[in-house]
Amino acid sequence: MKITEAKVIVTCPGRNFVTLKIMTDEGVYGIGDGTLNGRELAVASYLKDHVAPLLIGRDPHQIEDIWQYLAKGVYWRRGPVTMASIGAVDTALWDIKAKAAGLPLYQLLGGKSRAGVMVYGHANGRDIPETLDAVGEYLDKGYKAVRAQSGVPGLDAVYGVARGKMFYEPAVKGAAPEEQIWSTEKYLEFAPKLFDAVREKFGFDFHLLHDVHHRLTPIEAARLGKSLEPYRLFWLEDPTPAENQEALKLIRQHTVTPIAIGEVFNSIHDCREIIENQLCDYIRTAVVHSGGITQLRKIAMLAELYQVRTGCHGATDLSPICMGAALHFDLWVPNFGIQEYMHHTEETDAVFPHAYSFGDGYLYPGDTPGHGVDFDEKLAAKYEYDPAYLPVARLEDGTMWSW
Ligand code: CS2
Ligand code: MG
Repeated sequence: MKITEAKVIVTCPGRNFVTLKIMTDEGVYGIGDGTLNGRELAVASYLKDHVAPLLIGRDPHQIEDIWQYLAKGVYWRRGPVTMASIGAVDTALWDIKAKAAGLPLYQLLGGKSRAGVMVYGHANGRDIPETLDAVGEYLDKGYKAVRAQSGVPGLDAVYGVARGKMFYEPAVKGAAPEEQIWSTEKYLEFAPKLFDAVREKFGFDFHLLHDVHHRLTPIEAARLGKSLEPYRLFWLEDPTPAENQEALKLIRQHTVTPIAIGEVFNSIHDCREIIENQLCDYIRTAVVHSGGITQLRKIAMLAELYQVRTGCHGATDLSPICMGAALHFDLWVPNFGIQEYMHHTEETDAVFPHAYSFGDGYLYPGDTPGHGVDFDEKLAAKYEYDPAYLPVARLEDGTMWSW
């Protein structure tokens, strides 16, 4: 089999997505997600100008060799744009291999390790009563795990809190990022009250998660983890910026609240020391941002040695292709923890028809050969790229802050 064409399509059915479609001389094609929120066009150019021409004529079955060729051969290793591009290629190649074999992708990875993939939904509200309503709605829908985020008294907007309750889009449309004001003091004062109210109302018979979005210093994160211990979180995510990995040691010394990290990582080297030193409990790298299934499974295998489990990033800014591929990975990976699931809009789902489905708190990837997600190119062509960015955060005195 030979690769004959590699097309890069940027489409905006509600939000921007970068899709790679690889065609072969045998008529089988594969698709991969290359979306990098707020930097979509950089990945599209990287793929179009520098990667697609290198793929033509290659055997798509040689996934490992193509991965090594793109990751090592580039000289400028790692980085989100490079790795998202490689992720798109890798996902499309696994799709082709599985379709050619007539098997769902999870069968090629080693088969099912579980019946379904436990997911968590996002319960958001402007205040505690609204957040409690949202938690209730998720529990009513059968979710076994819910992430709770709430507006903070005294702050106008808080990242991670949706404008609508059941749907949340992290980026805001416009030519420049929205600026939001952040106060660590107000947040730390408020957070335990939120979780106290959630457990008080709904009890302990479901998993509760929370995302800090890298906003705290190590000692503040330690204080938060300690103050949330009575509410027994499944995880506390990104308590502190991911570059300072030593910070997690300090947090660990103070709290037994489990830590999840890794949605901004793009290489096994970003994960290695944290995993080997057992500084996190869940590793969150996504299929697209970690260079596809090929590297993600190496990260997972390393993590398995240290009883660190997976919890792949699954926000709406990863396309349904990434979600489909992640679900096959999740169904197989022995040290699976949980999968983030924010469902996409109807417009997005129409462009990416998919075999995965939700039932009773679990997602099921389906048994369609490949990763089970397709791409309606005609429909995609109707939605032009529309600039949108993640908001930025400043402290009350105007100082730029992490997110
Ligand atoms: C969040 C995301 O889903 C999450 O855990 O952290 O909103 C994340 O910030 C965005 O996907 C970044 O593009
Ligand atoms: Mg997050």
